[in-house]
Amino acid sequence: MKRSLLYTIIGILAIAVIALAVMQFTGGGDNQSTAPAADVEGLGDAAAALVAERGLTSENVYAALKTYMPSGQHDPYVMFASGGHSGQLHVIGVPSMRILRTIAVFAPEPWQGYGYGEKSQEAMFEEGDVLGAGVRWGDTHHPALSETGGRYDGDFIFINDKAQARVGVVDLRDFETKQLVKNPIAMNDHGGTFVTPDTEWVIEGGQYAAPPGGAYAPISDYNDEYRGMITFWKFDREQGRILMDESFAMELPPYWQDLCDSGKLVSEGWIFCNSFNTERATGGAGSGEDAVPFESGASQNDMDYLHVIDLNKVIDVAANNENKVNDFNYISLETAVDENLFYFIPEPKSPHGIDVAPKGDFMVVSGKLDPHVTIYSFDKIMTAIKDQDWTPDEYGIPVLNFDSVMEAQVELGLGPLHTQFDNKGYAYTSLYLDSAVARWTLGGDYDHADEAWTLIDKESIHYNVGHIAAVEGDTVEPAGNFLVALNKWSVDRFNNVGPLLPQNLQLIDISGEGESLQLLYDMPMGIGEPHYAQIIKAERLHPVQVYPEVGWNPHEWAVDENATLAGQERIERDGKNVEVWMTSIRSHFTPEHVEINQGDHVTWHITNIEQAVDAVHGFAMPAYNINLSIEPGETATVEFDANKDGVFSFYCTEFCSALHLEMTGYLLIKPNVDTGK
Ligand code: CUK
Ligand code: CUA
Repeated sequence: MKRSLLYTIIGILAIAVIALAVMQFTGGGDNQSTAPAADVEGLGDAAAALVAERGLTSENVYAALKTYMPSGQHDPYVMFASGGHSGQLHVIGVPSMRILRTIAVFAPEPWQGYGYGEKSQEAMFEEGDVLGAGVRWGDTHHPALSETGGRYDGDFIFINDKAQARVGVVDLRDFETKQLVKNPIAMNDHGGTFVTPDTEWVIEGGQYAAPPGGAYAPISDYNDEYRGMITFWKFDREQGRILMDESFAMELPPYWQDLCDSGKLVSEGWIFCNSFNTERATGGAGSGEDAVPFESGASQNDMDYLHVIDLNKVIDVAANNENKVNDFNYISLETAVDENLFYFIPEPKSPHGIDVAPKGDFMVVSGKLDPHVTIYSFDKIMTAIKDQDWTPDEYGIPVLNFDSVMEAQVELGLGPLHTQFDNKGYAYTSLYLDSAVARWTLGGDYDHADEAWTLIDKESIHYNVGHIAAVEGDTVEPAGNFLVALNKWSVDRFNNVGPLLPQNLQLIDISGEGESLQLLYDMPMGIGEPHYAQIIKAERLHPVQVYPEVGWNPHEWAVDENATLAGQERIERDGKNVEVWMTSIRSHFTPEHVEINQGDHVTWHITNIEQAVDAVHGFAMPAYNINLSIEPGETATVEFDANKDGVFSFYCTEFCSALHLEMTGYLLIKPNVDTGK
């Protein structure tokens, strides 16, 4: 790492600063300094002693200065990292790498009162149920921030659940999940979520081919009955919801579609999705002597297929499409082929990542088993399509001539996976097997086109990097200062916490030119496996701190019809139905006693009438699995059958004031003597 010049400069600057301070203290400068020189010198000595005592290198000191965030100062960037099989989404400040929030998406999370009885949430979870089962976990892979004009706009974030083919919609006005949709065609997904440059569509690509719509077919019918898919979710920005009725899916051959990306600028209107297992291996390890495991069966071909999808044509065809599966608009493979909705490009070799360069002009594919990244030119792809420079495959899909559309191949190292971009004309590719991040140059119109398609630097990481995320790295205008490597193995990096180790997120400085990549910081992530992440400039985010009005329903983003102000608290009974309107404010609930009978049906509204920032009240009820977090201004509702008699103390779970322990009350459920209980 050629940082030595930079350190020399930093050293000279530091000496100059101290000299200036001394000059000012001794009256040698024009400006009046408020910092006495003795402090500066004292600080210098203490810092020097600390550096010596801890044996820090100048690289360490540089890294510390680059990442340290003084108390009360905010990070300039915010990373949204998938939480893997925690089912959630993590929000992390960059460069300090402090966890700011976990957004619960697919899994209930008690501390944020998510999934423990609140009615709007229960309804939302039910929308995401899978074949009638209340699945309460997910495997999140690819968060996608909403975009306007190809730039993150800070309004929404979407994330997929690979395990169940679901998509979650999070509103960044309050960082809360508002919608879960279950894909009616597929059992699992992977190549999503990603958005079109103005977020009209949220795209979810498939993974393991299966009979569409959850049907059954024996594995021996794989070629005829199993299919891949890609789903186009129509997003309504006003409502902040995916519109099921205007969404649709397209059938694809039974290859295993993997990651996808959206075209932008020149390539806007095109979708790129790669695939593996074009061998159509059906596995079967353990089921007989001839069975070939997927691991080798799906890795035979030198080339798999990049899917190049004509989005505008697909939208037109979908608008007049009659075919439905599970009541969902579904373009059959036959129609897709007849209408020329997509093309294939050969891509080496069991590819994983496909990433579109900031100007939309190049598509970068990494073959997991090929030491190169392969770069395709959008121009050349369009020319090949125009000239019909293709051979149809056995499904009739045009396969473009590889040599006609390939722009370059750059040898980077072993196990290339994912690529990101900066503002200096460099691309960055993660190398899983090498445990490294490679920096290389783009050609075309980018800054380093004079040395185009050249490996420039490789930074070792620890260990086995999956995705990498650069600041605004998926947009038309990446920032180019920081990159985070999301590593799969941490092995020896942290204190031993037993055999299940944290993931390791490593922050890398990419601000310099040439061979200047430097590792800055290790962040253990002990709450799920982040796959992908996106990093946004913090200034683009404008969440509320207190809901706009007292009695706010965060799901409807409007005042709740059961909003309860101070003085409006009451309990009403209509036969066996009991309804409670309660308020919470430091440090009491009103009413504090709720007396009902066993067998009553209870609907209970609680309004946090606080308007102070951070004045959250919890509501925990034993035995009934009720646990709420009610943010300032919010109205929450729970509904339950009072089938267990007894005395139940409900209480506030947030230490909200000196008298927080007194913030409690009794639910008294009289036994129903008629039933003999
Ligand atoms: S994947 Cu996990 S390292 Cu789901 Cu995008 Cu590549
Ligand atoms: Cu409210 Cu503790």
